[in-house]
Amino acid sequence: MDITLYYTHRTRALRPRWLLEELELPYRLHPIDLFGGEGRSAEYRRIHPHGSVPAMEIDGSVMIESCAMCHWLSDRYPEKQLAPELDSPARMAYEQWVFYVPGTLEPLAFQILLHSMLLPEEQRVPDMVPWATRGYRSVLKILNRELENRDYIAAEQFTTADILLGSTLMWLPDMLQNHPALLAYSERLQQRPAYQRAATDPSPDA
Ligand SMILES: N[C@@H](CCC(=O)N[C@@H](CS)C(=O)NCC(=O)O)C(=O)O
Repeated sequence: MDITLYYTHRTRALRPRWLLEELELPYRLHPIDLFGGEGRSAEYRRIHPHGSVPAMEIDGSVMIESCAMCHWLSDRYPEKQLAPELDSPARMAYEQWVFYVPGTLEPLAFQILLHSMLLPEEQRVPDMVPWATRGYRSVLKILNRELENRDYIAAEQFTTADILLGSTLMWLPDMLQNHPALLAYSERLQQRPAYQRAATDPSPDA
């Protein structure tokens, strides 16, 4: 499989890069200077219609949506055991937690980030921050309870659901402080060699 990952450091592109490292697949990183405006270029819009990262080109076909790439690639390589088999008892929990991330967790975390730091100041709606923080805290409480008695979210062992959940929890590390199980979970995930390889800044001047 020939894989190119259109990548900007410190974005959602970490998710598929981390997965590719866990799968030990060869791939090329194609850097996109998102913060310098390359996402708006006509050339990149031919790859990703929104001009966002990540995008992944696999044998000439392009896929967008970080969670979809991770979900699909994990099933494509069942021997790596990053996704429980469809008829295994852990598969329901796996699907639930994979979709929980973009459906429930990420929108709240993203609203906090948007209205406290990402948007230009004049576009921020300050009331969004306490509202989203309340929601995010209640989600963290539920996740903390889930992880009190197990090391990984969806199965006995590490799965792609942990990549999606862990990478998103890392957006707001300070909010994990009152949630010891989540703090330990995040630290456990960051110890993984594949995570550490994926988290390195590939730019030559890094
Ligand atoms: N749901 C998409 C979201 C992609 C996304 O919004 N990526 C951000 C970086 S984390 C981005 O490219 N933002 C700039 C833009 O969309 O113009 C995914 O998970 O791939």
